[in-house]
Amino acid sequence: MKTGKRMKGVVISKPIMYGNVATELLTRKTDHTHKWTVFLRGANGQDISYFIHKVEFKLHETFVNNNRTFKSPPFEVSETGWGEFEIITKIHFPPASGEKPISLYHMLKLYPPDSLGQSWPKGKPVNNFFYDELIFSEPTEEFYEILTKGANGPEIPLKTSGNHAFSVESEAAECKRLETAVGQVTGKHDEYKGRVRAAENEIALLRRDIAALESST
Ligand code: SLL
Repeated sequence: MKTGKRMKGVVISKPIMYGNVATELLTRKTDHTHKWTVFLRGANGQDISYFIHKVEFKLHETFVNNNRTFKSPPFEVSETGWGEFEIITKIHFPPASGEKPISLYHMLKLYPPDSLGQSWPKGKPVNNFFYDELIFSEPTEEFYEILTKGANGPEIPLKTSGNHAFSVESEAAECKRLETAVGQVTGKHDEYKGRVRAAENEIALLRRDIAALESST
């Protein structure tokens, strides 16, 4: 029986990975420069279709049939094209869930980061995908049944490997990178504060000199 009753205090999280990979086309027949795939998957490559009703990818209007809908996996679009643009991925859940669709906004990236542009090997794929979690707070009883059919929780493996782009190890490396960046920003901030203070002191001294000159004339 469909009650639509929600389960108080229950929160279920489903780890996902979404984004795109792109590779430069080395032989070109048109103005298309890259082939790319935008996708929504389980973070560990696991099945997520049992709690998803459909996935819509909204591409730039320069693409033929720019709204692509999938009711079964793989939830992905592979295309060739010439430009970067924002892709909206709208995830719909089964009607019994009572959940509103979730939209993810992803900037399709074709080119390597500017800092690496020069040294990027020809034909090497550009990866631009992310780990995230779909959080269901107080799901309906019907949806809870569905959600708990598959693997639960945001478990990720200890180490990164072929099928597992995200791991405890990659998370720790990302934290380290962020810490280093925060350290660099704090350092720069302190340096500029020091320079502002020195400039202010100099202004005060100059003002004093001006006042002394003015009062002696
Ligand atoms: C840009 N603002 O100018 C962006 C738009 C659109 C990319 C990029 C179409 C491919 C086709 C295509 O790649 N559009 O003709 O099917 O960079």
